[in-house]
Amino acid sequence: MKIGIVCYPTFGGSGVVATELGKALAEKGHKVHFITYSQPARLDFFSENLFYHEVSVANYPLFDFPPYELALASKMVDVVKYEKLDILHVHYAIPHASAAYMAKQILASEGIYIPFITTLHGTDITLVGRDITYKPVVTFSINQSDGVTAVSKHLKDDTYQHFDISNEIRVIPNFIDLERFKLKPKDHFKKAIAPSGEKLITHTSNFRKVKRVNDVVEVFARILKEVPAKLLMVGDGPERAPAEQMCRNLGICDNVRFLGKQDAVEEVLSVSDLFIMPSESESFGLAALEAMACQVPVISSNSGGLPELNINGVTGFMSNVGDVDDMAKNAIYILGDEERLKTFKSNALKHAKTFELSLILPLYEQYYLEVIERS
Ligand code: GMT
Repeated sequence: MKIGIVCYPTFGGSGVVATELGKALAEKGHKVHFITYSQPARLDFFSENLFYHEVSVANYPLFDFPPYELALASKMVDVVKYEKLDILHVHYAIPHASAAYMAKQILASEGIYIPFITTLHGTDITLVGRDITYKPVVTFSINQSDGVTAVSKHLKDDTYQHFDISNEIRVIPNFIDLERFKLKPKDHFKKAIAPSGEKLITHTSNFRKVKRVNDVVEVFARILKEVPAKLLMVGDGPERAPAEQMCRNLGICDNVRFLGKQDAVEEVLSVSDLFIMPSESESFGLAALEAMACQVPVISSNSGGLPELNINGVTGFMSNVGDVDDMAKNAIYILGDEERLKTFKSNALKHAKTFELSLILPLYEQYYLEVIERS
């Protein structure tokens, strides 16, 4: 197939899923055309089946807000027409689904038919899309999509609950490349960070409010009272400074390292004993799956799609959002016994394997064919 993929080319979960999906499809022989405003992170190599089309937004003094969506729709029209694409797959509804709808209409006026699939990732439904400034457009463009997928059953149900959706939504979960995300021998790194054999606890995110980064610090401070430990904070964003301040207030800075954005996050996960994800809302929790693949048990909230990933008492534990006491209690329980920790680690890997790329990729390929055939 000739597939056009539209996504945010950043480090965010939806961009990572879109890029890894495109790379895997290209490896299977499909021609994959990325249509984005800059080269997606992790797409910095040559492959005969991968193509990149940059959307550049012409500016003009009149525009307080350059019309990105129009530039994107125009680029989609161009790529579909001249590269003869079979299907467009847009990741994150805003504004990609409505831009795809516009491109489809323009192409139809020229006698060219192109179906498009919209994948809902999370905040496009749970946060931003629900805002009245976007809701009518999000609802319309989901209903006009030729196929719709959501990354968890919870996100699918949430979409039906909060939007007036007539379209069928297919659940296709996030996936993991176990070749990349696996336990790697990084003992020297572990020794440098935890010279006295302290337990290593990790959090990775974009440090936005929805991630409740301060809860990570609160949970860690409680763990530290019982278990010698170090906290590794990977990523960056607006909540980093408040979290750093909280560490200073609690007097735990010597035990916390803010590592910033890391390309090789699997190396940090390889030395970790526990992963903390206390999110307010999390449609799937790709970062937790990455941790599990590296044999790291997860302490998480029970929000959104997390119960579909983190099995309570098996791969980790879940608590109500904000219940830092319960999260700390569960973390101390897992870390408190070496045999128990080992069991949780191997359970985490075992469950992560059910989301292996090779199992999820055919679900997308099958769905593409279905949508093309019925359109
Ligand atoms: O987590 C983020 O804030 C980034 C966001 C995105 O859209 O880039 O991630 C969402 O999509 C990921 C991939 O499908 C999911 O694994 C994340 O759970 C989801 N984030 C939220 O729902 C907050």
